[in-house]
Amino acid sequence: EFGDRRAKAEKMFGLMDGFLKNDSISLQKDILDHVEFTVARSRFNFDDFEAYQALAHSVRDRLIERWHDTHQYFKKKDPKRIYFLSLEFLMGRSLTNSVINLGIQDQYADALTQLGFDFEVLAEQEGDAALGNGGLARLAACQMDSLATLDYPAWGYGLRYQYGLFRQIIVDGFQHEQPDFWLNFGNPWEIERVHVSYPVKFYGTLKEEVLNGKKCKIWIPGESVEAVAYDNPIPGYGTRNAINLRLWAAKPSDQYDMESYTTGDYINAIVSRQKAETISNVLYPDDRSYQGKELRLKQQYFFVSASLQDIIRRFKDLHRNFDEFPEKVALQINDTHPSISIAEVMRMLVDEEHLDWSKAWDIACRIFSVTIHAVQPEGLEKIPVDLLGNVLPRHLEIIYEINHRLMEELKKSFGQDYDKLSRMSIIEEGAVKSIRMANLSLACCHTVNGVSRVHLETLKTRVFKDFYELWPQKFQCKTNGVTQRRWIVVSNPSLCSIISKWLGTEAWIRNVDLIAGLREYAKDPDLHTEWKNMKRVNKMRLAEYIETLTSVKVSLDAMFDVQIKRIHEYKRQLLNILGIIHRYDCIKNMDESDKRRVVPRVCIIGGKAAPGYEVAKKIIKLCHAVADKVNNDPDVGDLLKVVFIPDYNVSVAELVIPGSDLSQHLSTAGHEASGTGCMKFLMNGCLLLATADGSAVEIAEEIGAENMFLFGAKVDEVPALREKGTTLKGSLQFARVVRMVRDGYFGFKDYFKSLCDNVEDGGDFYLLGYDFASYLEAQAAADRAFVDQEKWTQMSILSTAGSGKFSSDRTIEEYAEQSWGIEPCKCPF
Ligand code: 73E
Repeated sequence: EFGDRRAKAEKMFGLMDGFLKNDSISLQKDILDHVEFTVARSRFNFDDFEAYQALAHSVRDRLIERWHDTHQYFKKKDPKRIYFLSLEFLMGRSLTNSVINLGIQDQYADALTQLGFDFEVLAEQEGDAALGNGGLARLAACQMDSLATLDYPAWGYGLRYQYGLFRQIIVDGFQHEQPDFWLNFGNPWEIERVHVSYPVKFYGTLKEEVLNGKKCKIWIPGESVEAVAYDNPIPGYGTRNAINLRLWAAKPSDQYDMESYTTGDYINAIVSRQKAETISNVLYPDDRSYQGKELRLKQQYFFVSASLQDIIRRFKDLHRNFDEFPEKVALQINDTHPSISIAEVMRMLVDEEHLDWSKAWDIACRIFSVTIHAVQPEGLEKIPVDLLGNVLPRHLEIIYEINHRLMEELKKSFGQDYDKLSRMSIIEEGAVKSIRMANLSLACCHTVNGVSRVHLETLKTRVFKDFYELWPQKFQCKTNGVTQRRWIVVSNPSLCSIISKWLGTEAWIRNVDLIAGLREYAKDPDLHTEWKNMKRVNKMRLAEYIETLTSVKVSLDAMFDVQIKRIHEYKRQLLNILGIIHRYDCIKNMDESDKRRVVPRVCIIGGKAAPGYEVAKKIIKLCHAVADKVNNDPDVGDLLKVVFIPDYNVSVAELVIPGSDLSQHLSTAGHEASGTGCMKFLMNGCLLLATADGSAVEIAEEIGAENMFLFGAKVDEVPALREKGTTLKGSLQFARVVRMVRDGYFGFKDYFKSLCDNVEDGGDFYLLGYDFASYLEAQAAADRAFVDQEKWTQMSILSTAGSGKFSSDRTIEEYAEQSWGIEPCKCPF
């Protein structure tokens, strides 16, 4: 009856009742069906969490529907695809973002009200997917949203860690870490693909053989682990397209240690099989420090190998000739973490597809592009040669061959300049002979991207100076951006309505340039009233959250001043705390009439310290010690409150950012490659107090430096200031606040001693002393501006209006055109 596949599909489609319906009644029915058949609870008795699960599954059905259609369409059109490889993705929650992007938020809200539930309450039930450390990982998540929204034929590939970034709990002001077993209660947003799996091989030996008269190396691996796909649909906004984020989990392979089974060691065979799973167990919680760990290398290779097998299989479904590969495939490597993929592509093309080396290399050079996020040469990843040779012997050999050819080429340009050759070599000689993963990427990639203009400049003139001189055309600037869908539409619905109302359109949600239209109304009193109300409601929500978590009551009239990001010396949370101590000290020394002129502040700090990073942990403790003193001092009252928000993550950011007045970005100039938190604050109309570092420089260009509070040494002044070293003491004010900490004014004198030493006798590498006076001036300017609420509101509106450039939509369009050579492929409705 169904000789024709299409007829069969159409009959089935008819039986399914066509597409899923999105009216309120159909949604209610679907939710209840999921309560009964997915969650297996009675429809007469289920709690908020079960309601969330059912709701999430009904949303997931709608995502899957679009995702199928999108992939069918991509398959039919066979456009060039971009494959985005990243070891980290910080997705946060999915529910609200999904229903907004699907365009059925109102219908769902209505359906839930009818069932006696509240959408927002259920959304709070969802835990964060925290498969990343910070900016780099959240950037990857924002870029996936833009890729889907702009209809690009894209795939994301990464690792499905069992444990995401640790949870931070604070005990007596000290950070403790707890594992984040985020899959405990199930994950409705992923689809397990038991049939999509690939073996990934490790260890073993190399053997020489003659194949078709040619000598070649055969890798005989010693271990095989299975990579199983988990697919996460990513819906675009205002389009039917939904793309895929495919994350790999490690499972024991059937071939894993077969020997033990046959020798009868049944129990040990099973125990050793389980070891395979450790590869995707846990996310490394360290950003920017590399320890050359075997597990980390195995994670990198594991996800890269599985992804490349998947990509090549998809290519081979439709093509026979690898000459076409660069026309169909672009591979983006997110920092150097996935750069072992370069050696893996060479291995697959040469050893498995039997291409000539030079042909294979030509293909590799045409498909790869890389984005570097590090600023310092020390931040670049290196893998000890012994380690790589043991885990991936064939890859080490391939890297040596790549390096040999690179050196031959360099000699043609630089002759016998051995210093230069050794700096550019992929192999670093030294106490521990290592592979420089960045140099491997630079040798191969056709494009090397920096994440802000200042950052690209640093790459060109310092970090990769030699490479820039040789291949200037490879270096490109792709200033980071964030998605306005999550950072305005999802997290600040009142601001979203205000923008749409004043612009007379919702089109800015897809075309954020339109947001500049707000400039025209920056002085309009009606807009000011709406804007201030919006801010106050968001502050109220944040104040409630603060009180629940920390029992500190804060005044809504105070300026909410926020610094939330990973704790790092270079990000200078310590400068912020010392500034708070200065403010406290001033208030303590005021008489009542002076106090009336003080602008009340709530200083909010949040962020995680890497578990082994002692200095960062001390900074967290100092923050709590200062908070204890200040918040309990009756002389101070509402004039100053200090709050540390524990367990900072994406969903906390969604709550905190809309409720802030001022945000701080204090990195020592030249240390923050870009910074993306500042862009989220900017979109939400929070004023920025920042150093001229990373993207802040470009923000100042967009909104006007007069609409933010810039301070501190400039990027090109920093090296000379450091040269001056210890002869450069901070101001008297600086000495005074450091002395207060040293003298035990906040307790824990011995514990904080090293923090004080670092910024005084220790050379003050991050220039806190030098920048302190200028920091206090910027803070005073912020106070003055806040007193004039009309002026402040105008600056706030101009911040949002000037945030258009910092949308990840712009960044992704630049990548598509300048690096990847891909075109949109829009699935018809
Ligand atoms: O300046 C940020 C930048 O905004 C930079 O520090 C960060 O990437 C952001 C997005 O471009 C970053 N993360 C890492 N390196 N740079 C990193 C390194 C190792 C592991 C995890 C993250």
